[in-house]
Amino acid sequence: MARPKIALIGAGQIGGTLAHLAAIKELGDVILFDISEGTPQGKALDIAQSGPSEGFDAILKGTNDYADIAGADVCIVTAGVPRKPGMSRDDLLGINLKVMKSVGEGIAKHAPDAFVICITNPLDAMVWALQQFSGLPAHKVVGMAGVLDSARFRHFLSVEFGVSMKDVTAFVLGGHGDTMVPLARYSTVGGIPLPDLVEMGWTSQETLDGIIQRTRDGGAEIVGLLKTGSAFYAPATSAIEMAESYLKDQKRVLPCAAYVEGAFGLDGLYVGVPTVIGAGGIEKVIGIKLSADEQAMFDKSVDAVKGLVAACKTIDPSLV
Ligand code: A3D
Repeated sequence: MARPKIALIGAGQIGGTLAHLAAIKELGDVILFDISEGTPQGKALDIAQSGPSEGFDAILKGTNDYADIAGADVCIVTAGVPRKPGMSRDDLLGINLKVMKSVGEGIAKHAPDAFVICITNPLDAMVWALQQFSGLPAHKVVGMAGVLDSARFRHFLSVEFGVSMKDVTAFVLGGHGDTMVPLARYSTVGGIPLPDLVEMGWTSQETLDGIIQRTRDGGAEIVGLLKTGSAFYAPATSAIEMAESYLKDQKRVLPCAAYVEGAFGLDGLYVGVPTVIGAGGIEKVIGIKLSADEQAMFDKSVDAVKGLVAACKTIDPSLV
């Protein structure tokens, strides 16, 4: 059987890391596409030359021609601009919306059967626009944010509790922005929910609140340190986790920006929710019960996403 084909649209910091990870994990052959001439070709060659040491079998090719993504099984989109210190994700909307138009058209023409994972910010609005521009079915177009946000939450929790990250689960809902909703009640250490750990005296409510805020600000913390761009290692591993679940039909339960119609009282919006990813794409959106407080936080986050979607429609009236 031929190897799967993975097309990476955008060969910048995240795109290059995605290519390296996909090759090391032997998920398939990799096409790196970018408008910048030389960048995808150079990165593809560099990563291919790590193959003998790493011992992977994968063909890597860099290109500036959309025709090379033909027949891709998975497309991961990072094309666009990242933020710099002082910028919010929302400041990227105008410029990245134009990028989503060209990317959506390229995917529709050359890889209409692909499972598409969008990473470009502002995430929830960009994945919505990408689905509109590409015309692909909504269950085949999804945004990566929740896996990263919950990985950040898990990392901070494992440090606080001094336990393995493997035994920490975390749950983050809502849009990928300042209003994201890390849910303590559904996050656990060794299966014990966080509020119980506070009651047991293993940590304080104040410390937990601090970790939740640090999770919300996780992207900005790294932008502030790097100064020239945003996080790329953890965003890439998060998207690879989603791609692998699709390619291997693992049916992982992962928080993603999925198109939600019906669940959570939504009537057609991309926002971060728990999903099942398998060979069918987004096979299920898991509608969980929220407390009044959690619902209020989720509604606030949904309103922020709706505001960004409305801004996209104002900029490009072809979007409906
Ligand atoms: P960067 O290293 O600048 O790479 C972006 C690449 O996109 C560059 O190589 C550009 O040449 C290329 N590009 C620009 N326009 C086009 C186009 N029209 N077609 C094809 N390629 C194009 O950025 P990065 O890799 O660090 O980040 C990429 C995106 O991911 C940004 O929008 C970030 O804000 C976003 N991001 C999202 C998360 C989430 O959790 C959702 C996390 C981190 C970064």
